[in-house]
Amino acid sequence: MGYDGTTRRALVTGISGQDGAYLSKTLLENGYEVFGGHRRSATQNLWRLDELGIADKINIVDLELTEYSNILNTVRDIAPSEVYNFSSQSDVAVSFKQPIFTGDVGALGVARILDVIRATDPSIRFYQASSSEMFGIAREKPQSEETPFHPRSPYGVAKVYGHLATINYRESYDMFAAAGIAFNHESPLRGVDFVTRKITSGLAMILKGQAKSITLGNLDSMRDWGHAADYTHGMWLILQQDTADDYVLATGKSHSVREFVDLAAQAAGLNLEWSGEGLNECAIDRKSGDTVIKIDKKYHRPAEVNSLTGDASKAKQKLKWRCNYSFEQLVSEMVKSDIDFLERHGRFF
Ligand code: F7E
Repeated sequence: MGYDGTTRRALVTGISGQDGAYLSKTLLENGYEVFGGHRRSATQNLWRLDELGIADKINIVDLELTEYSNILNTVRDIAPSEVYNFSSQSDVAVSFKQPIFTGDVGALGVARILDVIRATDPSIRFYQASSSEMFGIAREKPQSEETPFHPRSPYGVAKVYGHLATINYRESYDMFAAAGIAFNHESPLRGVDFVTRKITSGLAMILKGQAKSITLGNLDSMRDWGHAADYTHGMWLILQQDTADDYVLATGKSHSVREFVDLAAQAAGLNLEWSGEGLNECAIDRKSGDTVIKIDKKYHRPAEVNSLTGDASKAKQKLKWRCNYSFEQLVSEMVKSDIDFLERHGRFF
């Protein structure tokens, strides 16, 4: 059973992540039966599905992208009409420490899924979560589907392989294999190690007296930050088109990490004053005089992507895709949500 125009059965790999949760919500609202691929571990980490109130509506399946036979049997058993691949080691900093594993899942994992689809049912529609990290030292600004890739991390390198493999299977086997080149997308469900949520969860802990300060790395880094709920809607639209293609998903506006900190601090009721430079830079709260932001070299990466800004004209025109959230709304939602999260759970996980 493949894509017959009526069957709506989706397999979402990486169900425990931010995008897996938001996309599943969209799929359920559109009448899909959702199967969520999850890496087997001692503790199931599905709190994001609970936060969205959809945990009991998703069929969780053990799925390991380093195991071809596991993917083959899963796709055969479920017979999905659409597969969304969100599974990866998605932390760029960690990818420098675990380059082989990052490549095994993030690059070869994509090839394994594509080849399973080719061998079982080439009519299954496939979405690959490609990333703006592929642009790295970007040759032009803003970056579009035509911008050459120059990745700066093992994560970015793996994503280039996954992206090109998706295009190659589409061209070689006439498969509906499509990719969204998503720029940074955040939300209250973002992992706490990514800079935005590290900041918003850190501020919530400071307000609650659970932490004194937040220690960061490169404050000058510029990112095009959007809301994950907008982006996962775009990902779904990509698989609903008549033909498979690749699309940049981005807001077109970029901000520095420092700007994110300032705005988030304001939303948390703090007014920051910056001083110093480089590793000695810090920010104090004008009211309390406490140091709220510190810098540590250990959060700097061996190679950095200094600035990214996306051009999503193609997605806007062809998919009629729009961002509902502004940057300011995103930051304030994350801060409010983290204060509430800490009230409810007493800690972040
Ligand atoms: O870093 C700087 C850091 O880890 C953003 C992933 O979802 O988006 C994400 O990749 C920037 C970098 O995200 C800290 O050096 C400063 O320049 O939040 P991030 P990322 O590396 O941009 C892309 C699109 C993906 O596909 C990835 O999977 O912030 N930064 N200080 C810091 N970053 C972190 N994590 N922690 C810091 O303390």
